[in-house]
Amino acid sequence: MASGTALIYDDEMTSYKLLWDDPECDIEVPERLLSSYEQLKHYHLVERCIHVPVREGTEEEIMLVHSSEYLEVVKSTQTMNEEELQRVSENYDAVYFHPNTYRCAKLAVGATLQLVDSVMSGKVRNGMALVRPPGHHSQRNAANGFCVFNNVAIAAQYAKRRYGLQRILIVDWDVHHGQGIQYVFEEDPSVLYYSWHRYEHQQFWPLLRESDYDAVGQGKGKGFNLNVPWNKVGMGNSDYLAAFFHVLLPVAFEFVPELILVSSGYDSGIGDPEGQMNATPECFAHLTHFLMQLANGRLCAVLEGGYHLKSLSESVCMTVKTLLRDPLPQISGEMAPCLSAIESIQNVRGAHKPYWKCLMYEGNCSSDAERNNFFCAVLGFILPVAYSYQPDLVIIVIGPNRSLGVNGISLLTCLLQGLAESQILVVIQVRSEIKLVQSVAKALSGVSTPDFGAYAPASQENVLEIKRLRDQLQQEWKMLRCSGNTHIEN
Ligand code: Q9C
Ligand code: ZN
Repeated sequence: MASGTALIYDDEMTSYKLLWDDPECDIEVPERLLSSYEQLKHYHLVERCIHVPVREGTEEEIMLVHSSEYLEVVKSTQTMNEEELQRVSENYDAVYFHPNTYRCAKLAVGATLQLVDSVMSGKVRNGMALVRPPGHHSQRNAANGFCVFNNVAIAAQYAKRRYGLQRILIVDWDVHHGQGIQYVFEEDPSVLYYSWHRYEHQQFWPLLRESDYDAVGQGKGKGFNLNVPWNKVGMGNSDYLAAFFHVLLPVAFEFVPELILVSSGYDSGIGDPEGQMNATPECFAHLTHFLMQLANGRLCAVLEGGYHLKSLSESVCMTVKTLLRDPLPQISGEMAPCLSAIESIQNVRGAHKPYWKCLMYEGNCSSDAERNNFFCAVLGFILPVAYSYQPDLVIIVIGPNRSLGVNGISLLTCLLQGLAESQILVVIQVRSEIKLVQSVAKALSGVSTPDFGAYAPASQENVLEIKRLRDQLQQEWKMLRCSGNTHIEN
């Protein structure tokens, strides 16, 4: 298995900026990249990464997502004067052009594809690309929300073509809805798109009906678009983790992606003027860590938004540090998702119940409830309780009469390493289980992430027992909450 983390950055992508007064756009500044890279240097993370050079994305690559007409429009801005630039910009929502925008947008695409190539060729295990302009709002025929070319959507199309991938997971943790990505893959079951976003019942930009939880995808793509709309500001670490435990992770483990692309915006972090959310930089370490357990660790994080320079750069560092497999920092604050978050989570789970076996058991009955019981127990119970408790030490004891297979134990070991600053002890009480010992040792050292092809299904009885336990204990262990069915105090 490949090791090493790629870092892709080129200061040429700081060579464009807003040239006139526009309060809508003045937060998207070159310093976003400069301060992120400075902070990475400060923590000596740059020297620990494998530097991969950027390149321009080709016209053919850009046209995997965009029309040639739109490409020509963007190209034409290279030679425009300020007045002309302003006029083109006005054709789009929350966009500005500069003579260098086209060049930087091509570099942003190329940087993203370089990252995909590095990971897919096995040169590195994972990596991050620091790019400007961002991409997730841009569409076939339109720039939108500071975005010109849809870097991550192009990367997914490219990875499908070039490497024949059949399942790609896009995780968009930017605080805005990446509607551009949703539009590209709405009918495509080979790309699972997950986004959480400030929504406030459609009162927040981009003010779209289709950002709500009931936009689940269309045609063959039904079930492969997951929107978690936040209807209040102030969402924090526990709300984000709850959305991972109860929505994204169960579905992602069932989907079994071959590659993960992260639309890695940090305007969902504390202090950001756009997001108004509360998640601390440490939270992004944990989100990254969970995703690293999927797709054999093949993860490409690509910068999107993030406008509070300090919060942005600290969160970028947390992401890269985690990709490098450093121990994770403790997560701060009381671990209890708020009512509004629980309501959103319950709504997405309900909307996706028909498409995902891991969500089906929530209904009264289902003969399919038997699958994915391992994930039901780990994601729906063990992790939420563990994160509610915030231990200083984790001890895993493996006895002789276990029902869990080697893969399951290894995955559990990997997932629990996010706790207690990765101080974890595994006690194996059985002799001569060389395979188990080897697999757990690999999990602990991060040499490989366990491969979870097939699991021995447990009984429906077990699933219902977990649900019962969750209902019974969620008063005390608040991270267990994922529905408003049971009464909730506080
Ligand atoms: N007053 C990204 O984060 N803001 N784009 C509209 C309404 C547009 C955000 C402001 C925000 C675009 C990549
Ligand atoms: Zn954003």
